[in-house]
Amino acid sequence: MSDTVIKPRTRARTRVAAKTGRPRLHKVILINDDYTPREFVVTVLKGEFRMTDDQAYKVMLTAHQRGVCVVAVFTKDVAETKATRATDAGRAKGYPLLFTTEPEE
Ligand code: TYC
Repeated sequence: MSDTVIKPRTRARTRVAAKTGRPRLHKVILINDDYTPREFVVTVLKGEFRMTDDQAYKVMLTAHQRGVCVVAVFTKDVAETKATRATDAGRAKGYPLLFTTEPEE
């Protein structure tokens, strides 16, 4: 029995911060565009990120004025899932609304 048996990994490797031992967090970033209605952006932020009307309006306005705004931070999986769902909500209405993710330093 000289065959090498490689034990499969059952869980994706999770990158952890060196100091804390906790998973690194990833930012969800809202990107401005010229076409998506402001009110729709606010609705998506409230629905996908559990924001109040005030919080969502401020985030939308910051992206509108500065080009981008950090929406929130999550573990990698959650950030990517929420960014995809929020982007798809815009696409379903024909809007170019875009949410991206990037790791925190
Ligand atoms: N700029 C858009 C408008 O004037 C509104 C908007 C804000 C769109 C933020 C996207 O991430 C965004 N209708």
